Amino acid sequence: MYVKRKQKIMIGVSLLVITGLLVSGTYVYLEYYMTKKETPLQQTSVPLDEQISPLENQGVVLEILRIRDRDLINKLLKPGKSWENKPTFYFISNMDGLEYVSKDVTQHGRTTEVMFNTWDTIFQENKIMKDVPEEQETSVITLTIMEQTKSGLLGRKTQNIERDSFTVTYDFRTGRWSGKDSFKDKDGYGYYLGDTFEIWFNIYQIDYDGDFIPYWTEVNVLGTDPTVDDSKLDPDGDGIPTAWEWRWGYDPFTWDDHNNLDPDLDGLNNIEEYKMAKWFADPFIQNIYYEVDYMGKGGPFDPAHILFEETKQGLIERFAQHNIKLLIDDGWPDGPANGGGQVLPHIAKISQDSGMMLQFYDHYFPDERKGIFRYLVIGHGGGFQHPSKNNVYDTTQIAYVSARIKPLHNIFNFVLGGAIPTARGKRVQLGSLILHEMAHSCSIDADNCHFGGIDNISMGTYLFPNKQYVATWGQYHSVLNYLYTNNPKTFDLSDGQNGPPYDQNDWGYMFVGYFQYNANLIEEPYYSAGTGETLVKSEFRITDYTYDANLTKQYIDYIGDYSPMEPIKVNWSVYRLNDKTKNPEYPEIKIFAQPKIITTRQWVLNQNAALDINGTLQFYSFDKLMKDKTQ
Ligand SMILES: [Ca+2]
Ligand SMILES: [Ca+2]
Ligand SMILES: [Ca+2]
Ligand SMILES: [Ca+2]
Ligand SMILES: [Zn+2]
Repeated sequence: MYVKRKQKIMIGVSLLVITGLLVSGTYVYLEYYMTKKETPLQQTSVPLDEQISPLENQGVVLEILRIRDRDLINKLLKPGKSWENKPTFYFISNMDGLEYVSKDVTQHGRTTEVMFNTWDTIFQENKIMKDVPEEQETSVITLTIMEQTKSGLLGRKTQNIERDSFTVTYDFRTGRWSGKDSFKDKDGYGYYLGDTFEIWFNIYQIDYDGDFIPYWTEVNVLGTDPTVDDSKLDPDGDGIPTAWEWRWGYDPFTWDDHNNLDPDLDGLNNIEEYKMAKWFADPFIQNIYYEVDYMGKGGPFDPAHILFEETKQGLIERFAQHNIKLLIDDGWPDGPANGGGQVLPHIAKISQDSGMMLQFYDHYFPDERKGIFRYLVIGHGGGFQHPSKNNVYDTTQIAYVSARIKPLHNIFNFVLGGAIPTARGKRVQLGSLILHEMAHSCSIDADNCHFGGIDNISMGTYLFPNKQYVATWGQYHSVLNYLYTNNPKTFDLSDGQNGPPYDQNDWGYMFVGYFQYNANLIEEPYYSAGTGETLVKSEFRITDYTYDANLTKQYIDYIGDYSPMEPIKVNWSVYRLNDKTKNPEYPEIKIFAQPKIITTRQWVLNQNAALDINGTLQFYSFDKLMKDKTQ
């Protein structure tokens, strides 16, 4: 890397601080720290500027970005029509004792009730602001979701029930909050998973220069200018501006390999996570992005092949249950041109082998999204997952016909696959088909798993199944099993509860980043087939770096059982830069993680590190530094 001349002046001051940091940094998401080497530098750094809000009237803002009801999938799996009723809900925020009830909207002395009536409030953001006494250090913020249910004759009685609630404490010096949600917690920062709702939110304070890095942090920790917007400036030239690096705990003044860093192993490098920040990307939590386009109607008895909202919600929920955030653009208001929700020309049968998907992939799927999103086309006939271009498995075609007026078609689908032609049945069936292909794109297929329950066509038909099949693979309750793909009771992958050899825990093989890599794997036979046990510690070559067994051991001793993709464990490999004089801009240490699962051998760059004079690994931690200063 190089530093532009102008910027050198700017980072001069902060280098002092940063140098101190590198030798004292630790891991935040582990509760224990490595032996800390205090350095004189850290002790002689500039005296603290204790002011909190000298440039601006102090105030705190709570943004409620999205509230999603989690219950729909349970209703979809139950006979009846309960799935048709959308929930009605509102929120109550409490900021330092000041309560705001979102449903009561008062205008001209009259109060009317305004409530959400949807499964998912995505793109209906709300913002609550509160004035705070100058120099107050923290604010306590509680958010509660209230659901309104109806009862009695014609539903005339209503009842407001408290569903989910969380409290966090916001720190005006650091801009971080903690409590029921905190930085690098297990389910994501600015995210709360309740029993009934999941909630995305953000908290910040009124900020003079609009980069939302607090004055105190700019002056005392970063050494940036509290009057200059740092949301676009990139002093270390690594492609990611200061504000994002600060938010997610990277050093804004040290070049990071963000093009390759993928700490959550979801296949989105940090540059891509940065690009997707507006759409809920968290670099430490796995995200799956799908763009969905669909074919228009095929004739008077063939309505458009849309993605049902209920189907979408079911899919999102299944992944949410495993701490994977699935985001589906089927018509986002601020997506790029050619984004999701486009109506495609109707083609009755899309052939996988003749590559007919290329016409959609080239002209309806924006290039800027390739490598970040997977692309799903919902059509009339056929279903598969196949590369559209090159050998990247990022494209899926799913088909269904929702017409009730096609009795033969419906009978055929029921006898063969168990598809029930009701509105509810269609929604579950479509979701199951999509989940089936999604699982393939996350490394789960028969070959990778060495497991015969997946895509096995010997099941016979749904109404007349092969008895031998039912007795064996029938134990595998997964949409990957053709016996259950269309079953209106399944809509899930297996959790492996029936044990081997005829069941497997699909979720335990979920490698989200797989769709980026599967074409070019490093062929190294080091797994014992079927057991998932590592036989030979794998090393691979990366340019300018060499595998270091001692440092790898040191790192594993330090990190213990922690995995960036729980509950799946990972193998670690630590690599050291060969020649620091030749490549002074490169990080000295690169740490790679490899999912400890049978379905992949991919190594992914997890983080950079440095070495101190004793050969001990050192990690940059912004939050540790802030913590030291605030104590
Ligand atoms: Ca600034
Ligand atoms: Ca940067
Ligand atoms: Ca990532
Ligand atoms: Ca599109
Ligand atoms: Zn059609």
